[in-house]
Amino acid sequence: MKRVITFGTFDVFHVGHINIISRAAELGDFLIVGVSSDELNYNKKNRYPIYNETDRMKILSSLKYVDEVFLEESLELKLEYIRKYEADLLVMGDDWEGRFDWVKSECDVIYLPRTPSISTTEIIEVVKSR
Ligand code: C2G
Repeated sequence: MKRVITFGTFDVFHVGHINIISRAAELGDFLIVGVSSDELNYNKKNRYPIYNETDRMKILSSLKYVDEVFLEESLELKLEYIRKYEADLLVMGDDWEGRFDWVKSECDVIYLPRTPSISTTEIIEVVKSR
């Protein structure tokens, strides 16, 4: 039984998110998703997500690929989360390439290519300009 973990904000959920979630699910038997908290986002990007953490967790929990969801409260707690959820593999998009190699003592790490031409930031810009 291989347990896979991935992390993200997943704000204004889009097909790029589904692509990484479904590919992460294919790499194991059980998929755990850490959803970044509103505070974590504020500290990182200086703005709150469009959808709050409760709604973002609800969306992730409802996907057929996802077995378990929790709130990610700090980027530095990766190792603690990996241990707590007994993950064998960490999957991230390649915008994070190399950034989480420090957990390799505890589990495997794979960076998957991002889906081109779609992001939450771009969606927000397009909607604003209409
Ligand atoms: N993603 C993707 N293709 C896109 C957009 C996003 O593959 N076009 C992937 C990202 O690489 C990431 C996941 O979808 O693996 C979630 O993306 P974000 O919501 O932007 O997550 P982020 O804010 O980068 O948070 O602990 C890590 C952070 O919580 C990641």
